[in-house]
Amino acid sequence: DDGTDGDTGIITQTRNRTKRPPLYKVLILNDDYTPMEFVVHVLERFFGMTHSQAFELMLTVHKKGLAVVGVFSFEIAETKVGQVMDFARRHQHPLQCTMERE
Ligand code: TYC
Repeated sequence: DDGTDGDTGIITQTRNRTKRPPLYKVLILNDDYTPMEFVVHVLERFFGMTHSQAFELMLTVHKKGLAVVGVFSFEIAETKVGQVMDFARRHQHPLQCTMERE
């Protein structure tokens, strides 16, 4: 639809823009107490990484303080953050996982 009215020729639609849903980065934060192997396990379990991908990303977080582990729709990002925070709490580790709009 080009927005031009059939009878009058008056333009009734100024734009024809496709709006994509916003995306959210999920981040994992470093701390001094969570065991390295636990973080690797979290990355494998909730983010579908191979052991070597997970180990590499864990080391990045350990050295740099944080890293993006994935980019998702709001609903998926929220679910991942909840799963990680719940799993860490159940194992009594202080691991933090957050999300931010891209
Ligand atoms: N810094 C932790 C340690 O030395 C390991 C760690 C890595 C913790 C990544 C959290 O997101 C994290 N045991």
